[in-house]
Order: sequence, then structure tokens, then C-alpha cells
Amino acid sequence: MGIDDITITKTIFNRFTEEFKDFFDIDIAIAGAGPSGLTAARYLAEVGRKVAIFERKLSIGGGMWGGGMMFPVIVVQDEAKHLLEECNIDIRREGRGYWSADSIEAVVKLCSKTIDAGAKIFNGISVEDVLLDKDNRVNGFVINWSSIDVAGLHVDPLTIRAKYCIDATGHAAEICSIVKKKVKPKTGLLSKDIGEFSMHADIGEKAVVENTREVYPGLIATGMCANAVAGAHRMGPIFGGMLLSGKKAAEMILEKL
Ligand code: 48H
Repeated sequence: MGIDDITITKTIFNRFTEEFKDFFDIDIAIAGAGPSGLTAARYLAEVGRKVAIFERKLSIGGGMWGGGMMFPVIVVQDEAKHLLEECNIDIRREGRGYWSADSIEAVVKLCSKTIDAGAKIFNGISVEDVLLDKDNRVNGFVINWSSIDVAGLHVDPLTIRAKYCIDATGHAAEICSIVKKKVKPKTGLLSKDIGEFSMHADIGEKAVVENTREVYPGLIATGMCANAVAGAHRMGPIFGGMLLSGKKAAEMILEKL
């Protein structure tokens, strides 16, 4: 039997639309599939929560692929070692509380574990705004194909409703910036300027976990975004804080739900 082109088209269209519509109204929506977003999604999905990540790029992994200055190695500290081990990532002891891993293996296995836990990743989709409820609490995301944005087309977006939303968009803290710009003038919340501080790995790594919090009702900041919102230090290519922050974001939400 020959290959039927239209069967391929129907399969792709039908399977995607079936799966997509199953995620219109979910427990947790996450913007960004970097290490913090992936870890938060894994912890939430592992306990049966319905969770989706919307990732702007085709590829997942955010800033983890390139290790430090494109040497594809990441470093984590003792406290975060278990988060790599849970994903079967091969780690090497570097002495004095440091562990290293191949950054490509780390991204692929973080992602694999997250999907196996039941989280859904939608790539090529950007979060361009938040959805509010009647009390102006964040109640979901406004999403659009990234390609529409790249093409500069004026096409209205669609919406996803979620009980909690997580901003895991990294340095740019995109969702928090939107809330600060559009929503804050009406509510007075999220009043600080958004922008990270220069590098100090020790302070930055501790701060990223402390700064993982509900920055606005319904919206949790995690990963590098948490430090950008707090004006805290960057930390360079040590990734333990990102993973620990994602875990904390998940635990905070599970306590609240
Ligand atoms: C959908 C979006 C949108 C959007 C962005 O940058 P990331 O890897 O984020 P983290 O916080 O998990 O990890 C940070 C880490 O990679 C890093 O940069 C470190 C440790 N830096 C330290 C230093 O000193 O430099 O991933 C964010 C993801 C990316 O994949 C983006 O494409 C995606 O979010 N994204 N997705 N809608 N509006 N904005």
C-alpha cells in the first residue's frame, strides 16, 4: 500500500487539535521550557496535576544547552544534585560540593522526565499576555504562534485558563513585565522595577530560591525571572538554583491548590 499524503495531514491536524483542546482549562500553565519551568512542570505532573508549558522556540531547554560560554557543561551544588539524579543525568563529583553534567544530556533528560511525568509541552507558542479574572487575579495566559509574532502579522490570540500560572521566561521576566506594565497601574502590585543585578553566584543562587514566590495574585515567578523581578544577582552557569527554584514553585502551588 502506498503512502497517502492526506492521511498524514489528517493525522497531524486531528491529533494536535485533540490534544490542544484538552489543555484549554488546566491546573498550571507555565511560560518557558528552560530548566526552572521544566522542573516545576515535572513536580506538578508527577502528583497528577494537569500542566502545560508554552515555549516560544521550537527547542526546549532555554539557556541550558550552552553550559558556560558554549562549553557544554553545567555545574550544580550539593543541594541540587538530587534534581539531576532524579532525571538519571550522569553527574561527576568535582570536589568541595560541586557536581558537573553534560549540558546536552541534562536538557534532554530533564525534558524526557517532564514529559514522562505527564506534562505537556507546546512549542512554537509564545505567551503574549495574561488572562485576568473579575478581581484582576491572573487566571491564565494569552497565547499565539511565535511565527505570527516573527512575521509581524496582526492576528488576535487565543486563551488558556489555569488555576496558577508560572513565569519561567528567564532573564527577560516577560510575563511579570507585562503584568507590571499593564495590570500594575490599576492594582498597585508588583511595584518594583524589573531587572537583574550583576553577577555574584553565591548570593544569586541563594536569592533565586528565596525570590521564587507569588509575585502577583495567580502568578509565580521562578528561575532567572525570580531574580530579575527582585533585582537580585545573576549567577552564571551554575544551574542548581534554577532547578531548586522550579521545585519550590511547584511545591508552593501544591500547597495552595
Ligand atoms: C513562551 C518564552 C517567552 C514567552 C521566553 O532562560 P531560561 O533557560 O530560563 P530559566 O530561568 O529556567 O533558566 C535560566 C538559565 O538558563 C540562565 O539563563 C542562567 C542560569 N543565567 C545566569 C546568568 O548569569 O546568565 O528559559 C526561558 C525559556 C526560553 O526557552 C525562552 O524561549 C522561553 O522561556 N520564553 N516562552 N512565551 N513570552 N519568553
